[in-house]
Amino acid sequence: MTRPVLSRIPASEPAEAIVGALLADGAVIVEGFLSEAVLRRFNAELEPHLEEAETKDQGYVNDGYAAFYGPHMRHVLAVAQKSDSFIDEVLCHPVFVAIGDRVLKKSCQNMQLNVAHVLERCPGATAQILHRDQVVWPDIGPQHPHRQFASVIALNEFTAEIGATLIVPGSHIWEPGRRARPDEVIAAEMPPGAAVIYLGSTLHAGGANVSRDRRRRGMHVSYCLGWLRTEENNYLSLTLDRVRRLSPLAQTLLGYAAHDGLSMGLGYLGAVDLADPLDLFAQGRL
Ligand SMILES: O=C(O)CCC(=O)C(=O)O
Ligand SMILES: [Fe+2]
Repeated sequence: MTRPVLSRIPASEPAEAIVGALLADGAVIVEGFLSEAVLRRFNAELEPHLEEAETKDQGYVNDGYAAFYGPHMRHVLAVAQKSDSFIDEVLCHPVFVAIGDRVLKKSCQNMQLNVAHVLERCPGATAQILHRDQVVWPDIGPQHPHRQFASVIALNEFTAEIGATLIVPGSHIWEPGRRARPDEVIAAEMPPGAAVIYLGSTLHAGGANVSRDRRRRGMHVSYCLGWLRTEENNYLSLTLDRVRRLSPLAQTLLGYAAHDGLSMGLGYLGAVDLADPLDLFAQGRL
């Protein structure tokens, strides 16, 4: 049996092509997601945080969390607070916004950032267990098949040897309980600046880094329905002062906008003094 492959689509292609491949296969590789100039700037901003992460105890709250990420990692959390390039070039990336519009907005008014962290898998890092990201929330029925979508952006070249993300194409529509055979798992090998984007229902894992001396630097960023609790607490990870200075789109994607579900028969969530926080930011009242 031949190994499955993922479509590779340039970021400049119409969003329909990218979303079409994502929904068909459960994952897609988007090439040129970040330009070389952006990548250089972003990596330079991250460097001091990665160095700090090397010397810091990760302090995972429990053994399960620690085992999920594993040792031999330089792990930088709350990238939205630490990097302007992240806000300008990643958080509000038109490809992410277009996927959100077509995949998540059937079930919410606004999508929001779920987590934004850098996972630098160092030599000795072992593969994560294959998992589906959206199981952090309960299944909310066939009416809402997508709770989340995620991506890993290659901040350096991703090869299987250094731990490229492992993907199981097609697993987003598998019957419950079906396990992946080894020949159904592929490594998302890709050049720097490309991103593998996958649905919350797609089996995947961070790969093992079996090289002697090379690190795999990946930015894991995911978005979820606007009314779910996010994995990373963006309200407390970012300072209010920083959020005030961001664009309304960035504020919305960080979960600060009220979620007006009235047209969907749902409620109005996230108000401050009965108002939309975005209006209060714009009026200088928050
Ligand atoms: O690092 C990777 O390639 C994947 C990370 C991942 O799947 C996760 O953190 O949920
Ligand atoms: Fe994951």
